[in-house]
Amino acid sequence: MKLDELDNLKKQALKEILASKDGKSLENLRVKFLGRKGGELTKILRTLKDLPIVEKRKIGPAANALREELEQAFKQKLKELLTSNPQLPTNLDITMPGKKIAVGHLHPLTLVENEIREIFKALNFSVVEGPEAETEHYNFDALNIPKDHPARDMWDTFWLKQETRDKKQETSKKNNTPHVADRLLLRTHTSPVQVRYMETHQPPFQIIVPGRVFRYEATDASHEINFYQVEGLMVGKDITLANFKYVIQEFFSRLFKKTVAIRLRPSYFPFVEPGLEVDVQCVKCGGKGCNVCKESGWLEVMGAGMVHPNVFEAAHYNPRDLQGFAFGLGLERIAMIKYNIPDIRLFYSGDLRFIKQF
Ligand code: YSA
Repeated sequence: MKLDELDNLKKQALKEILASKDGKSLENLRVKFLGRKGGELTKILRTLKDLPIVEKRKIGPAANALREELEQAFKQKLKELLTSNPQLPTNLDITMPGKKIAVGHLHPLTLVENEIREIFKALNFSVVEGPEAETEHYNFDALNIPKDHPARDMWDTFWLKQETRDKKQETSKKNNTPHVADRLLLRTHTSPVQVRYMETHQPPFQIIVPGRVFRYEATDASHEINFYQVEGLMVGKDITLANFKYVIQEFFSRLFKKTVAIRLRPSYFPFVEPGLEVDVQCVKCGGKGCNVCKESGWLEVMGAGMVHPNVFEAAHYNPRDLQGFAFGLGLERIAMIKYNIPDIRLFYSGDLRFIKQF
């Protein structure tokens, strides 16, 4: 008797499924036959447990097979309805929150670099770039760091392979281009772009040079072998350290979004005279002393100074006519201060848990 019932149910259900015209009526049918509460087939399946074992063995598999058959029929019909009318509303609930699509975003170093670019552009600086593979001439000699000068030890260098250099030497001889015959290296700082820019431009001007630099150093929490610097150079008549102090104070106040005190300390870089080290008052503790500033109240942020006459001469400028200031900051160090990041290696770890926070 139950088997007949199943057979009738099957015929009726398949007929109605076939005849259904839209997603909504199809969904109603699904509820009518397979709905968890009160579906026709569900009701039969629920009574199975009360049947004698012999009947149960007969009807159980048949009822389950019918359920699968009907589910297939519903799926098939829905597919047909959707292909004939893709906009068909099925059991779509438009009030459900949508699936969140993960969008990419900028790396924290790019964010800080962009911010620095914008601040300097607003201060009327132009943004300039230079090559990462550099010649010994621009990276050292033209910056008043002659061969065998002990100051070269300040920049541990990745030298490029001899073959590359020999090939370049050939082309440079052929093309009669100066300096290319020099040894090649991965630039250890962005300062070589100072000379490159001065060779092709006349003052007055003010530029910044963001870029990647390389040092053959052991890595630790504040040192990488590959990092970024932003160079600055302003050249004209009557440029003084007072101009530098104003520009740099303005820059840091805009970057950290509050007025920050800066401190200039005497230092040595061969391409400036006098040379300076610039500290900003610790942005975390405001100068009281904390773990970020190692209790000193100050953070060392850049090297700077007044352009050395020998550097002007290397760029074929007359040092008697001009003055300029220059500076170079480490981008990672600034980003570490701004976002309170404890270890420089996190920037290059590729760890999405870190990157996703920005
Ligand atoms: C100085 C005077 C100027 O007139 C112009 C530029 C300069 C800066 C000079 N060219 C220079 O490279 N100085 S530096 O070796 O002290 O580096 C500058 C900054 O780069 C440092 O203050 C630091 O923030 C960062 N830096 C240096 N070595 C690093 C590093 N950041 C990450 N990893 C390293 N290994």
